[in-house]
Amino acid sequence: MKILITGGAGFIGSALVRLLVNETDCEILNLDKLTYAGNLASLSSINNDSRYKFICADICDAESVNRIVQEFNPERIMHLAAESHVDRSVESPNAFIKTNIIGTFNLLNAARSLYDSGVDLLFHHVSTDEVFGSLGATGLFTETSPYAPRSPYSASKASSDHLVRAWGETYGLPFVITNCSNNYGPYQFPEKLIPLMIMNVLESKPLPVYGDGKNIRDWLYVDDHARALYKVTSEGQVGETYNIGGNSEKTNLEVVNTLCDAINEIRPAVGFPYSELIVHVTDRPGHDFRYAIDSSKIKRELGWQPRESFDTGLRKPVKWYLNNLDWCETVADGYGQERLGLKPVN
Ligand code: NAD
Ligand code: TDX
Repeated sequence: MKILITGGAGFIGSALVRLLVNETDCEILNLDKLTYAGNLASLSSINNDSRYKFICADICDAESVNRIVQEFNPERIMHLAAESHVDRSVESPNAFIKTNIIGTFNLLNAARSLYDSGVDLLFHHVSTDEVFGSLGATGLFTETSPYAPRSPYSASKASSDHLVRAWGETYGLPFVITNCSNNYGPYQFPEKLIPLMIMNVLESKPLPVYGDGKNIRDWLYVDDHARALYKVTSEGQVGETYNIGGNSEKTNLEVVNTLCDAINEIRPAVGFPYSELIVHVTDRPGHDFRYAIDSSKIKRELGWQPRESFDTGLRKPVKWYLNNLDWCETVADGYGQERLGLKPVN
């Protein structure tokens, strides 16, 4: 199968590319702009494989996107390229509107042209549970939960989901959409909660927990997400949505304390426990309280199951970051783990 992957140099995209190159016979073209979040160092293990190629391009450039899609002639487009960090979307929504909405629109148009020329194409949009908004103490997001995004990031991803469905209904473009919960694992840019906390512990910096730390996320190991994406792309029903989650709800404070314990097992704290680095800081504006996914549909219909639990999975990135500090230094490129997203910049 020939698959065009967008955003393949990012956290989830690179896990997907590594999986497809190592464990399938798919031919991959990775289209990525290499923003601050995209790094070819994350793909060094498969870079020389003859079934893998990389092209640096911006999905906001309609002409390039159209040319690349026509030339590669894929059977699948797995669209992951996006601006992905909620705090940055509070500060600078512009890039989110451009990449996540206009970029998806460009890709859909290119896909539609190829499909109309007779190519048997499926467009797979990789989306987030955040499009469904914020849950209270109980309940789960299902595939029929109403859309209720609350941040510039989630609103831009909801917009792109709507565009994909519209291109399916109006122009007949075959599509699938997946909405996934919070991922964790190696190669995640250290702005996100788990790698940020690991890096801060290692540098004895404060661990900034937003508000009271009781907000809840449903954590999924990134390779389990990548396997789910491949299942959906190869076996999913056209026009369907699949929710993907880890069934691992944790408060942010639980996550940070568990990380402190896991790091302590490998690199014992000296003087005082790592958890004493925790500080409660001003909350994120519009902070969604709880996300939790009902993933029974993908389990029932496609036989997907996560292989990692939070307890087994969390030790993997901890070990990985400790052994790959050079990757963090390379990708950080000016980002010093500072607080993002308290006020709009543009
Ligand atoms: P990421 O920020 O790590 O990577 C995004 C990638 O997209 C980077 O390689 C970047 O260079 C590329 N990119 C950004 N703008 C581009 C543009 N204009 N043109 C081409 N490439 C561009 O993101 P991630 O965490 O790997 O997320 C991947 C996808 O999965 C996103 O669509 C995100 O919304 C979705 N998602 C993420 C999570 C999560 O927990 N991280 C959960 C559910 C869904
Ligand atoms: O320093 C921090 N302190 C803190 O308390 C950071 C960076 C985060 N948090 C909190 C905010 C959230 O409740 O931790 C939780 C997780 O935060 P993020 O890692 O920023 O993830 P989140 O906002 O939940 O969004 C993530 O999951 C869904 C991804 O970034 C999205 O791309 C994905 O769609």
